[in-house]
Amino acid sequence: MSKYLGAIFDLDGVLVDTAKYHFQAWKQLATQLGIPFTEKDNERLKGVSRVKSLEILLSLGNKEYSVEEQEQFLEQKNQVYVDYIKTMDKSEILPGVIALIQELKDRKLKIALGSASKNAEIILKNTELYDYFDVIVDGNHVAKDKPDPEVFLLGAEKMQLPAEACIVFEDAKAGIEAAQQAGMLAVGVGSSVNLPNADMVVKDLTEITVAELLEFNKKDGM
Ligand code: B16
Ligand code: MG
Repeated sequence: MSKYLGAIFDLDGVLVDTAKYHFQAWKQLATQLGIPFTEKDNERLKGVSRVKSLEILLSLGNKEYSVEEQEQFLEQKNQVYVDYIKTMDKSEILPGVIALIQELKDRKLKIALGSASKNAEIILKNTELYDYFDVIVDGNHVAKDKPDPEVFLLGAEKMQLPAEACIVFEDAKAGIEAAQQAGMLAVGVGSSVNLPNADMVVKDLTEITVAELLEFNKKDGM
């Protein structure tokens, strides 16, 4: 039997590509505030919370805003984002996701979500991924943002598994750091240039061979 007994999936960038909707929603706010905001800037928002994302966006401009104004910006951005994700369906699930989750389930691993998003449930329901998950941990359940390991440690706890029995799938640098800090196997989804601290990196989930994954040993000293 493999030493890995649970898999924790990040949402945005691993299961679905919601980054494009986050970008559209932030871009609309940035334009309204006269702040230059490019797709490259948007990379810095991946995997970080909504509040932290606004902080980064406002740091690209040169004006200070009151707490009330910032709260209103967060609400406005989220409304635009939610309007986008309401239209999502299972056609937006990224390649390899269902086959990988199904194979892990067949091999009796527990499946968890570990996302920073407070909108995770609606996305999982609209894409019909919801029922695959034994445990859901999202931005509504944690106090600390990735790279803090809280989201993944809580996932392991809810699956009733030790951290070292868990594999994390993540597309963001902060998420890989969180997985490493949690002592889990950190699989990076994307480019190894952006995710140098991952134990292994795949372009997308179609590249993963489950038998090899379950035999994989974590890098020493991480
Ligand atoms: P929300 P993940 C993250 O999702 C996104 O990558 C990040 O861009 C976003 O700011 C964050 O969720 C919060 O999302 O505004 O919906 O609460 O990658 O951790 O699944
Ligand atoms: Mg992500």
